[in-house]
Amino acid sequence: MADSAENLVLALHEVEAVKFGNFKLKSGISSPIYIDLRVIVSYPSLLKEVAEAVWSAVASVKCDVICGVPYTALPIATCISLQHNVPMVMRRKEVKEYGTKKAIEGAFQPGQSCLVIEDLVTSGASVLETVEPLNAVGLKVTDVVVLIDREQGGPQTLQKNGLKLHATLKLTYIVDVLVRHGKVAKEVANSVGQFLAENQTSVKTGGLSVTANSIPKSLPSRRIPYGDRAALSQNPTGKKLLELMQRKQTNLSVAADVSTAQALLSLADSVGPEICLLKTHVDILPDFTADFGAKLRKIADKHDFLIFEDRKFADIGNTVAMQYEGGIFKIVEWADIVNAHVVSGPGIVDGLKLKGLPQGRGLLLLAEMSSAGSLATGNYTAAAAKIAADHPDFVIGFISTNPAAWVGGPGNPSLLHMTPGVQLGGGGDALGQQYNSPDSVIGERGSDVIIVGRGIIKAKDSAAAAREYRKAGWTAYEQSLHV
Ligand code: S5P
Repeated sequence: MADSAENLVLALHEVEAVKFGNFKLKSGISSPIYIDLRVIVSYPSLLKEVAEAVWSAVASVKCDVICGVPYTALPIATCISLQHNVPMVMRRKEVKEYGTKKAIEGAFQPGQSCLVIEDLVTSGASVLETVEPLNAVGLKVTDVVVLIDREQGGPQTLQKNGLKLHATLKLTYIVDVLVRHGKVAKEVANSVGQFLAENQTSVKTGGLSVTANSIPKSLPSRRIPYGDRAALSQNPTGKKLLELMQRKQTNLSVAADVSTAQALLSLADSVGPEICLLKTHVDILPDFTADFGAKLRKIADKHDFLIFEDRKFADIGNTVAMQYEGGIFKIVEWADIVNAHVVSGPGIVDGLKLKGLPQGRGLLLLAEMSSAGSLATGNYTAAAAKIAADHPDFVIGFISTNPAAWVGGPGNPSLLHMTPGVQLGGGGDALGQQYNSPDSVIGERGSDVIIVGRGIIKAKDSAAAAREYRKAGWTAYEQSLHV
């Protein structure tokens, strides 16, 4: 077995599935090692060898069906299925028609056990993303097998979520073998060791994790604690917000749609202790001055919340880059988060990213809207989800109204869902706004943040109203952890 593991490592190195050098990862971090297992489909005998090694790593695990995490692990799972006559299910990654297409394809019975197969685990985020829709259709997942564990915190994050990770090969073992066989210099091995030590994704939060199988089917999906999700985020602002929500125990954002900058600053100071995020529309403020951003940031620092300018960019990439940075508002200088429609296509994200990412800012995409007759549905919503998935370094989540109804549910746990149109009494306004309660938004619709405007700012005592909404939002969140 040891020999065959060594041979496998050498074969993976030979086809350059494992490479050494200086590689810039998607997250912007430089890594001395790069692993890309997609190439193994070009070497049938190696693919078979990989599949056999992966299957042996879970010899003691019983399962009814197997599911490969798309895409790279799909051929590995197929190979195992053929060799060992074990049925497979497939997770649909592109969700073309929301609400109609199935997230999990294949024949299975709710209650059956499913082994998840992955090629490479770093943080565990893609595994969790696949486990969620499997659970949602009633399949039980307790075990995950991976070809290579990068040893950067994945097993710990999965364990917190009730999943046992079985690793066929660990990264440090791979490096050891290659050093022993003279394929890699000792210094390179040392730099890989140092990289691993400095790039752990797992955090201790003390948050509650629930096991994958404990959610009744009528509920949106298993909820992972905000604090655990912080470790999965690839964007500094996304990470910061999730950590802040966990630490401060609030998922409330106030929409500060008041009529002057003066009133906004005073509202920020009074609701500040209750919120994770203050949402602004600076273009409605007649008394906006150049020092507004600095003043608001000071209040945000004092009360520990982030700032979200609800600019709803919608133009081509080149124009939005100028709108984000320039004009009288200079939004990029003071807003942690902005949002954008995706009507103009993915170039809008590239344009905003150009200005925002160097400052560590984050972007939300408008995937759904709260107003009656909104056109942001179906394929449009799916396109927003796809664009977000393509930009994990900058897009931190969505404005959405019912992520639980998306195929596969709210999706990647590193992305946040924020929902406007929230009032305790429900109802709507005369101009098409539709309200849901905090309980429904967090508990049933699977969102993460409630955005409340008039429910708080029009209340006699805004600070007291904010406390009430905060409590309602957090209680709904806590309940959804326990179901
Ligand atoms: O779909 C949306 C998206 C947004 S960002 N529907 C919304 O209402 N919003 C914003 O949320 C809107 O611009 C406003 O600032 C806030 C809702 O305010 P409320 O007073 O109706 O709670």
